[in-house]
Amino acid sequence: MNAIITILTWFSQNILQKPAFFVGILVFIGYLLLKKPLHDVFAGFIKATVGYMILDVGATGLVTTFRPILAALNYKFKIGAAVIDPYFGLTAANAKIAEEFPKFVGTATTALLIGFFVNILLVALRKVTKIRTLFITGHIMVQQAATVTLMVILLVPVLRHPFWGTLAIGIICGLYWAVSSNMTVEPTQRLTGGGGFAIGHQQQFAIWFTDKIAPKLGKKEENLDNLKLPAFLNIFHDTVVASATLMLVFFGAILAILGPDIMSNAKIITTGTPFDPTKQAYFMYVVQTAFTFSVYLFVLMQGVRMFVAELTNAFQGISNKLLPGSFPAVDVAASFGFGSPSAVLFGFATGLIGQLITIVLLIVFKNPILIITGFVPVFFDNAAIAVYADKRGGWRAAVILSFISGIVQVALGAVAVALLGLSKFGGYHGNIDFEIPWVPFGYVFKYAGIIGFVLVCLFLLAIPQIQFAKAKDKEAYYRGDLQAEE
Ligand code: ASC
Repeated sequence: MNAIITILTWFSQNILQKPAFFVGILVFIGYLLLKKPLHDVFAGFIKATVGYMILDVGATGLVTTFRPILAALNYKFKIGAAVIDPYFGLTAANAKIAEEFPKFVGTATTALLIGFFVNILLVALRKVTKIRTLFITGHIMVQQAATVTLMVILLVPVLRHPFWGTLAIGIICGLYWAVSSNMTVEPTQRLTGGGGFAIGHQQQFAIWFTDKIAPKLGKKEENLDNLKLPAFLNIFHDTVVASATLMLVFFGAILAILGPDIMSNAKIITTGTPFDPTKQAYFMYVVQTAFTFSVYLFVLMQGVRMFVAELTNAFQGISNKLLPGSFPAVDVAASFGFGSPSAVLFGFATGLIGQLITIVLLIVFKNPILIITGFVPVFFDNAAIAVYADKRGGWRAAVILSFISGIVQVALGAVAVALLGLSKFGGYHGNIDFEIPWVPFGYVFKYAGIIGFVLVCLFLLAIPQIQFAKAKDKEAYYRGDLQAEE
C-alpha cells in the first residue's frame, strides 16, 4: 500500500502538477496508440514538453513586465487593471491558482484531458446526445480549461477536491466544447456552402446568435464586398504589428500618465525593473515596456503553437479512429476565407470602437478596474461576427453586431475581473463566449453553488436536444445538411 502511495505521490508531484511533462506524456501516449515510429514518439514528447516550457517563459515575462504597472496604478489611482485577452487570462488564472489554490496547479491540464474524452463520448453517443462535433483546437482548450478551473474552484467551494473537482471541471469543459461547437454546424455550413467543419474556438454562442439575428438587421444583398476600407488597416493582419500597436497605445498612455517619478520609485515598484533615469530617457522606457509585452506574447504563442501542434495530432489520430464521420470543430480563422474579404478588418475596427467607447465610459464612471483591450478577442471575435453577420444580413448587421460585441467584451470583462478577483493578476480571458454565456454561468455558480453547477450542465445538455427537436429532417441534421431546417 505504501509503495502505491509513494508512486502516486511521485506521479502527482512530478507529472500531474508540472503541466509541461504532463502534456509531453499525453503526446507520448497518443503517438504510441497511433503506432507511430518510436523516434517520432520521442520527438513529439520533446516538442510538447519544451513547447510548454517556452509558454511558461512567455507567461512569466508578461507577469514581470505587468506587475510594476499594476503596482503604480494601484498607488496613484487605487485601481487595478486587466488586459482582456486569452493569453493574459491564462497567465492570470494560472497565477491566481498557484497563489491561492496551490493544490490545483495541475487541475486544468487533467481536466482538459477529461473534457476531450467527454466530448468524444458525447459524439459517440450522438443518437442520444445529438452532438456531432469534436473540439480539437488545443491551444484554446488550454486557455479555457484554465479559466473554467479558476471559476469552478473559486465559486463552487465544495468542488475544491482533487478528484471530484477535477472530474467536474473536465465534464463541464467537455460539455461546453461539444455543445457550443455543435451550435455552429448550421451557421458554418451556410457560410461555407457545406464546408464540412464547425467552429471550436471562443465565439460559438456569438456565431449562433449572429446567424439567427443578422437577417433581421439588414439585407444580405447589401454586403461588405462593395465597401472599400482604408489600406493602412492591412498592417493589422500581422499579429506582432497589431499587438505592439495596441500595447503602445494603451500602455503608452498609462505610463505617460503615471510618469517617471512613480515608475522610478523603488518603494512603489517592488517587482520587475523600475525606470532608471540615469540610463534611459522616459519616452524610450515607455516604448520599450510596451513592446516588451509583444515580445513575451510572441514567445508565449510560439510555445503554445509548438506543443499544440503535437497535442492536436495525437488527439486527432485518436478521434479519427474512434469517431469517423463527425465534424471537426476548428479555429475560427478557418471561416474567414468564406466571407467578404473586408469583413475581417471591418469587424475588428467596429469592435475596437465599441471597446474604446466602453473603456472611456468605465473611466468616466470611476470603475475600480481599468480594462485594457487585448488583441485576440477584439480581432478574432469581432472579425468572425462580421463575417457571419455580413453573409446573412449585409454590412448593417455586421456593424451592429460587432459593435455590440465590443461593448459586451469590455463591460462583462470588467464584471468577470471583479467576480474572479483577477485585477491583482492583470488579465481575463476576454473572448465573447467568456462573457456570454460564461459570466452568467459564473454567477449561477456563485449563488447556487453545486446546484448551480449541475443546472449549467443540464442547460448545456438541453441545447442540442432543442436543436434536434427543431430540425424538420432528422437524418439531415446528423449529416449537417441545411434542408434539416428549411
Ligand atoms: C485565439 C487564440 C489565438 C487566436 C488564434 C486565431 O483565441 O488564443 O492564438 O485566437 O487561434 O487563429
